[in-house]
Amino acid sequence: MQESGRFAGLFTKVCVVLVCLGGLQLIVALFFYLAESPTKLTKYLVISQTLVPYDNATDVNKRIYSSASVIKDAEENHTSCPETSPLLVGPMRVEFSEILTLDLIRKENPQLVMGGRYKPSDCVALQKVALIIPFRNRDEHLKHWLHYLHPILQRQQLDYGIYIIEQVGEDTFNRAKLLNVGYVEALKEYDYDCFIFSDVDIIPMDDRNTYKCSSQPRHLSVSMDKFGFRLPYSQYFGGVSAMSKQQFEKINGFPNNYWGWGGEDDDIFNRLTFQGMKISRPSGDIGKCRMIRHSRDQKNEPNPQRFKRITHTRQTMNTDGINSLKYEVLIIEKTQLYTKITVDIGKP
Ligand SMILES: [Mn+2]
Repeated sequence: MQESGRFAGLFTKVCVVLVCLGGLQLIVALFFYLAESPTKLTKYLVISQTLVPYDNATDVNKRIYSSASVIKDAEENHTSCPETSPLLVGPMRVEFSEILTLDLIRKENPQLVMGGRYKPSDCVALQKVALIIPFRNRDEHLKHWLHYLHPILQRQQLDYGIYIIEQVGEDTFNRAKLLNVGYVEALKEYDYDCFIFSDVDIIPMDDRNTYKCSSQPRHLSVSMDKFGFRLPYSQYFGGVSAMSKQQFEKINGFPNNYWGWGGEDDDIFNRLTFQGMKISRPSGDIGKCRMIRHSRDQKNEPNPQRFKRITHTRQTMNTDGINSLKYEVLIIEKTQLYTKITVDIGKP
């Protein structure tokens, strides 16, 4: 009797242990199943990648930002930034007498990361904006632009990057082709959805003039001091403009064959019109801008062919543009304030 009772007790203990082991196995299996599910895994990747220092911006950015699903996942837990940023101050004093150094501007903007990149830390920006600036021999203007624009863009709560596209050599300047290059090169780095094309010497005087895209192509420099704070003509699209990736693609980008000053902005206006788009603009009050006074650049003389060219936009726009763009990148310089890409775009 005692013998069998002891045996029964031992049997019960073994059974209990077996049941416990079974349960443990179930928990372990469940753990691995969850760990392998894609959402869990990407979250882990994002967390580990934010720990990577921003030394080599291109590489790291590519890894962090390249996959849309990764960023969506990372951002799921954050809230979107509001439609209108609460940080805006409205009208600002803009003047160009200050002596600036890049070092000083860097110190004014400690939140920037390599390449002139920024994104708000407390909310998810509504748009990913690449700012493209065609450039040659305007270092003084660039300092003023960076000094004013970086704080403005941060107050506007944008996820943005600055791309200075420098034409190498002494041949005639080609603004629109440089803008095309900026578009292509910026997209190689990040999944931008909005592009601001800005001259280096134009500064907005009110930060409610948001450097963002809308459902129609947007003209931002609508009332410049140079033109007595009004539009020089109603189709004017020069200075600073904003286009989404879709809008830009719809017009095959910008023309590549406007060498020298003038006409390319009217060609772009024509392209947008022919594709059934309408220009949107801020009010003349909010759209006030200051242009840095300067003498005419060397090798950017008014283009005598411009009047003839803009009458042919409809015929040329499908073959001249982003689909026919040829250039060679010579240098990519990354600083905390900007990415500067020096390119050979050929000559007329
Ligand atoms: Mn100018």
